[in-house]
Amino acid sequence: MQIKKSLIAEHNDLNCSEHQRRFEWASTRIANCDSIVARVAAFQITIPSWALGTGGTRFGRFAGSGEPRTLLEKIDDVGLLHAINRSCGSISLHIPWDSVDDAYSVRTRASSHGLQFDAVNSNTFQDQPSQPLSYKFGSLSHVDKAVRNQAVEHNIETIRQGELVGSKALTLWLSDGSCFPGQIDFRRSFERTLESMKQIYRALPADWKMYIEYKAFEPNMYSMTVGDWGYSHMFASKLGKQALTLVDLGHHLPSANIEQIVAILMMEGKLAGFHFNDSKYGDDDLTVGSINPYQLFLVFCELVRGMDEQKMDHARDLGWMIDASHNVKDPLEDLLQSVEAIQIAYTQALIVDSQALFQAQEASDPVAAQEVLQAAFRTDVRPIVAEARRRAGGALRPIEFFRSMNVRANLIGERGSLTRSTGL
Ligand code: AFD
Ligand code: MN
Ligand code: MN
Repeated sequence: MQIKKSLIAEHNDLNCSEHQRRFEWASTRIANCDSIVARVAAFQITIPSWALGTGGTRFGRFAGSGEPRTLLEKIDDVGLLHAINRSCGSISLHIPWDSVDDAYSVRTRASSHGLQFDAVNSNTFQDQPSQPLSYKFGSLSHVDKAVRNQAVEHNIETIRQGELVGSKALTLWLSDGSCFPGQIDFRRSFERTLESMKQIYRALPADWKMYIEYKAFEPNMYSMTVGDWGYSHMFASKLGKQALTLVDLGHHLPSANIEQIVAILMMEGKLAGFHFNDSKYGDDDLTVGSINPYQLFLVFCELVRGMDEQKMDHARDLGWMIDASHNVKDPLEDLLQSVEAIQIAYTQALIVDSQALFQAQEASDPVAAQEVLQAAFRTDVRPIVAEARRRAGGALRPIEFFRSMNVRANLIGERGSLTRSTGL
């Protein structure tokens, strides 16, 4: 299914007067409104290939219909999102779920939608049918060198596939760890992991980055080898400049202060970027902003201040990706909501009066600091985000547009109702 520009224009015309009123109201209250609109329009969020189908849980999966069956169809789905909101300009592949067999068609299809390829993800948390040795007891940390070598080789192959499509980063998420006390030797396991990572790092092209993602629990329930930002940061520091820590919002223990973690990693120049999602209990992978939008806003406040202090390009210098997928929503609608939630938090962080916040901090005045932060957080910036979309050629109201176009019904017509997205 292709989204014609004329249909977006029609939708925008219908919603124009209401939007204009709301935008004018917002723009009179927000300083530098035009430059903020431009920044929001430039900010692109990567869609992971595995979020385009229903995620499911270990208890079951209630598959949606018309899910993408191939990598090319996954690219088409991201193309649809990008056509609607002009903010999903890249896709992140997971190898071997998204093996790039025909790089030319993959690249051509992506560029027909104006898409690029963000970080490639390796997968050593599952055994593949063709694979001789099992990852049941670990991959890069395994006691058996042959298993470690197999996992290293897979990562190098993942880099190679990423090069075929123009990716510039490898994301390493390890499920290695243990389920029971005494099962592994923590120190040996760390050292073996570092050794394996060094081999992968050596294979990294000079203009690539290696993102090391951490996770506190699951699938291993007693210890995870890369269990928090501290382990990830140690690996990244020992590896070198191209290795950085990736923060997934759902991968912390309850109540962790993620914004503080972000601030310090940025200060050290060691933050790779983000996997956005939301959660109430653990790694719930729910729609961004659906549970705790204030935390997301506070994270963005640190990101914006950290990037500005280091004169970084907001849109390009860090990796921005959604990592969410679950059982109950249409995945494409879910992603439209997640993107909007990220844009709202980013916009709110941009309008924080940082001068006043700095003064409050210097005066040890927590009351004034809270006033400054909450003045931004409680501002309805949705008209600014909608205006950014409109100026970039997207739809003023993405979900309404998606529904009025019957996108899902069209996809079911093209692909059938019993499709299942690969990898999930
Ligand atoms: C995991 C991690 C990681 C991984 C993904 C795969 O967040 O980013 O690649 O899910 O489904 O929980
Ligand atoms: Mn993740
Ligand atoms: Mn996760």
